[in-house]
Amino acid sequence: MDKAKAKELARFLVSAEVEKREVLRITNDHPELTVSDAYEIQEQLVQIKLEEGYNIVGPKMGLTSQAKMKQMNVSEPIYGYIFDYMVVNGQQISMSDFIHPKVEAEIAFVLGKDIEGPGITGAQVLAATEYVLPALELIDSRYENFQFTLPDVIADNASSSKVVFGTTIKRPDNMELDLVGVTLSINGQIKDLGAGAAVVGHPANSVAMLANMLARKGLKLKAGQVILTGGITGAVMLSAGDTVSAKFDGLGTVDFIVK
Ligand code: 0L1
Ligand code: MG
Repeated sequence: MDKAKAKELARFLVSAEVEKREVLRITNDHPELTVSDAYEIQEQLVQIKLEEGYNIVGPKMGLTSQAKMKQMNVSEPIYGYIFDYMVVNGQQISMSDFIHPKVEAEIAFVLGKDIEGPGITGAQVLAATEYVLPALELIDSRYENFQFTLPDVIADNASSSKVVFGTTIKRPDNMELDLVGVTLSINGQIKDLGAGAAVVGHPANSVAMLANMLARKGLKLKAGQVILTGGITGAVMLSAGDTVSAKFDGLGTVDFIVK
């Protein structure tokens, strides 16, 4: 795909995000779009955000559960980027900041050392990890009815919108992150639950896969980045007035209210 076209499509998706306006899938007009084209559009989207003065907090993995991979008919997750303006300060979000948000519970990793693929394993990730923390990711596809093909969602920065981080941080050494149980409740009712193993077998495997995927582009994971590993629970639709609470075994609770 030529760079000018990739930039034009990236601008289209950025304006949909900024204006909180759902748009038609870009593959409607460009059915030939490949996964590789989609990552080029995503790169242009990242570039636009950087030029606007925003900073990358870290990359994120998406489509890491068996259910989501099956639904999208893929064998590999996808990645996108979380920027500083996406991090929620405090415990309130406003529906007016979104098109049609969904929430999912995740474990985030903060690296103490850079990791460069290919060939990275989950064990190497754990050895390089400074700490892990719980998070609630708010995804908000820019596409009509939250419906997309794989290239669409990759180009749309993997539906990234906002993230609420918890305050409990733990070194992963003495934790079995695949066995960490999580419940996701809305207005006091459990809407979904799962264990860390829902994320490609172990959240550290997700970081390893990410390092190996980035290596294809000559990129690496950097110390200090906060990396979202993928949903342990399914993504649950939000409405104004919702009180959202996720309990992570050994990692505390993450809460917020939707205004
Ligand atoms: O963070 C995620 O898992 C989102 C990946 C994109 C698919 C979706 O929007 O559900
Ligand atoms: Mg996610």
